Amino acid sequence: MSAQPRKILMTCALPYANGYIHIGHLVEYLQADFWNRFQNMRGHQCVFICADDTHGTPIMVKARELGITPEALIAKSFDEHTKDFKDFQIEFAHFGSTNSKENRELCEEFYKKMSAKGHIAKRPIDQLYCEHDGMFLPDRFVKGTCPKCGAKEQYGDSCDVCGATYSPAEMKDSHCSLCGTPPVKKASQHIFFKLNDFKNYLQEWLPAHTAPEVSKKMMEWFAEDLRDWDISRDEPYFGFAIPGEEKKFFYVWVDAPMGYVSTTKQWCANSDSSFEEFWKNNQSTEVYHFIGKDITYFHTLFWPALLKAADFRSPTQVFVHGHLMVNGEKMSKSKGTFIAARTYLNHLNPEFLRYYYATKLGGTIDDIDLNLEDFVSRVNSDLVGKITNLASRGAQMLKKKMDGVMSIPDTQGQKLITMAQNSSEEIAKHYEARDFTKVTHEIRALADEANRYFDEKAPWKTLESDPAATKQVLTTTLNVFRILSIYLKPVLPHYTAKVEKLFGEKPYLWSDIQKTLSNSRIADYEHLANRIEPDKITAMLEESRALNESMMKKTVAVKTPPQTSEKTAEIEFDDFMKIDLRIAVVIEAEEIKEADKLLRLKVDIGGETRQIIAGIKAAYSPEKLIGRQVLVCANLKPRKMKFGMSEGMVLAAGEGGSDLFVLSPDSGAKPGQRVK
Ligand code: NOT
Ligand code: ZN
Repeated sequence: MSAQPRKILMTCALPYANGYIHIGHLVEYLQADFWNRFQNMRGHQCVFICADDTHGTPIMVKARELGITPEALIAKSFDEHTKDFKDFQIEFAHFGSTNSKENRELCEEFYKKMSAKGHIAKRPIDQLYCEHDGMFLPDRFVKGTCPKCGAKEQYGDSCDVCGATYSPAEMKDSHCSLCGTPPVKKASQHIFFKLNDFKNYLQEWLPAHTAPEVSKKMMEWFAEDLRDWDISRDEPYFGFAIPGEEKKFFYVWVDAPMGYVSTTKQWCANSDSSFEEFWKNNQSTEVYHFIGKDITYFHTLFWPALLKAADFRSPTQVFVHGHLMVNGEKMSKSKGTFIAARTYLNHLNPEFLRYYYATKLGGTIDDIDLNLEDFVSRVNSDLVGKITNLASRGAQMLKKKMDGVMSIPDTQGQKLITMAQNSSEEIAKHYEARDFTKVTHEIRALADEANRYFDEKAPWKTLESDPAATKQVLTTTLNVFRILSIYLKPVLPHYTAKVEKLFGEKPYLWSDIQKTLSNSRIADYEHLANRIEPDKITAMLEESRALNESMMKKTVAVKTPPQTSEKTAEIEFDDFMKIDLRIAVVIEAEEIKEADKLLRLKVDIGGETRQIIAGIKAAYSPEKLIGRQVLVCANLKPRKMKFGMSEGMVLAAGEGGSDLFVLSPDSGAKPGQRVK
């Protein structure tokens, strides 16, 4: 261990405030948490910060859909995210938000520096604009037919079917994903960061600050000049206004990395530390970003260039990891493998996932696979069967069958203990390299040795005949177990806290590995980990599937306010007679794929056919309505809706969403009859 404690600042990618934390995110937060805890146990000052990423179009649109302000949406996500992290035992020094005063000030400061140094360019560009929604459409908000393979309803930037990438303008029948209107081209002035000014700097920076496999990939960009980066967005946009500009906002990817710096600033203010020491000076501190490979471009090109432009230090290293697969495939909402952190917690112990991810994470950019069968067997056979078994067998015998006081190890036992202690620098090296696969591998190998020793000595046989020798065996076994749980503490902090209690010791530091316990009294044995019952997995997947389904419907329900106890003003009889209610029969019904809640109906109101667009998709599948008689308001002024004309209104009761009941007449009524 180095003599001088290091000062380390580390970050994870900031989770978007428009969604929940899921097991894919956890691949990153958990490995970072292991690393942070390891560094602190080694006596270093490691500061782990993160924040919610709160700006941009998706957040604005989601809030609009829910009928709440973006501020209300991000407050809700903040509560949920911080609770999920806490329950997964992820411990940040500070968790902030990009929607903060500090972050706004930093964006302005960076922008002023960039402008003053001539790294900003301005020019008009054409973009797709939805006249119905009154906004420019980011690529992801345009849908249409893939220009390569012809698959329908693909996003504006890439095709899920054939994998082609393109610009939305190349797509056939492109339309706004929110309302279905074909977008128009509209020009507006944009502000660009001249990334190419930093080409030479970045070419040198990359290999020194990323793993070879990462910098090699990124170097491909340097074959040509680096393109200007568009850092502005037009209103309406939820974000920070660009100083000196009218109705222009910083693109979310400008203020997101800035969140690393502003959150550090908040932490420093709360803990009386020097912000300059972390972000200005790179002599005495280290800065690390943990990120997924999909956002490498932002973190290894734009970000170091922005920092350079604003005279800030750059990160020491950017640690890039792969994505999560479940059972060898991408996470899937319909298979239930797109699992929310909360759903997992409703069924399983968070430390099981922590342990399993540790066995899988090797510090490279390879994807990792959560194979659910393997997960159960790893936890049951390794964590419970191998490691925990040492404690449960050793401690229970010492406590229940003897006086609960350890003695000293026998010679063979002492060798085993020394061997376990001597692995400490090897294991520390693997932790440092984020090679948690090797960390857990070493720990399991030591547990195997200890189990072999225990079985060979068979203390249950000598309990009566040779209590002193028996005690020595138990003392050895417990000592090895204690060392293994110190090794595991960064991965299993709550588990190890129970071990500290068992041995009546203070919170373990890495240096505690070198101690051997003798003649000490142990506390009552508390269960450390139970086996996973496979039916827990089935139940979790089931809940996950149901959750994803209900979320699709919820968006619909929230939009319709409850109507039950509403009192309305009285009307005259003549007013009532103005409403032309008719019996109609549904002759065609189809869902509008692009809309969450709409069905397109054709109804016959007695010789005349009308198209009605009805918000009842969550409550009725189209085939349930075909042939059914319904009540229709027939003299409602036709309305041009996003998916065509709606020429009437089908009457229904209920709160909205799946809680909707279409009204029908008793049998005998005829289409076209007036309802009075
Ligand atoms: N919210 C983003 C994402 O991909 C990550 C932002 C990380 C912060 O989930 N920024 N930078 N650079
Ligand atoms: Zn639109």
